[in-house]
Amino acid sequence: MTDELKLLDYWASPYAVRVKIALKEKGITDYEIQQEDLLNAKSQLLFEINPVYKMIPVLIHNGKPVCESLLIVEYIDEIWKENSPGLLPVDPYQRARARFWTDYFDKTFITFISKLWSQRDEIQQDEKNDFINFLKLFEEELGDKPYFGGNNFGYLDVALIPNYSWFYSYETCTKLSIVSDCPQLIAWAKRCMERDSVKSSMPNELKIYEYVHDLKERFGTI
Ligand code: GS8
Repeated sequence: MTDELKLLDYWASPYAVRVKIALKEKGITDYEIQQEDLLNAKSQLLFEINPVYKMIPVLIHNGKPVCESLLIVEYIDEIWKENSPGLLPVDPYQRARARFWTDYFDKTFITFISKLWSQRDEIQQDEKNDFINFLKLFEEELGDKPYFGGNNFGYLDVALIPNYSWFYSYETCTKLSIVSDCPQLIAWAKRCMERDSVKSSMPNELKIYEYVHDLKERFGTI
């Protein structure tokens, strides 16, 4: 049976980009994308298939919806395990470690980001330091490896790289200096960007900047 796949998407969402990268890593390109209008009117389908969170991304595989980006990435990794090296590490300890860092990232990053976007003025130096120190923890975890997954681009790489399209906006709107403060992270991001799966899934950083500008205008924080 041919797989029927549909992704409920929002073009700017780093969570949805995770799913697109994971699918591409597995060689899956033949799927339908439904763009959601998150700012104005979500589709009835989204309410029906993700009644708990009502959020994208949702991947519908042969009629069955899978919600939450990281769970979708794991699902893709399991279902198409023959298609490419696994995204999650084989070793249980490394697997737990990759999950620890993705979990920590998702719980913590959002608090920084909400603060960045909700402020009208340039953020305080100590808040900038906290954000950079947060990113530096990931630089330490990366160490000398080419990818978080070691020599293989893996689960933690898929989880983190979509945020790179937003770095230009962070730097421009909040005067953060990620490029100079986190050179190893930037080198890793550039390495990831050379991959077809990443390159073809990431929104353009200038388009994201325009979007951020519109959002800040809408929420009166410009
Ligand atoms: C987060 C998804 C999310 O925030 C995941 O999939 O990993 N934990 C989830 N989705 C946002 C769009 S991206 O900013 C969303 O759907 N928002 C709609 C809403 O909040 O109503």
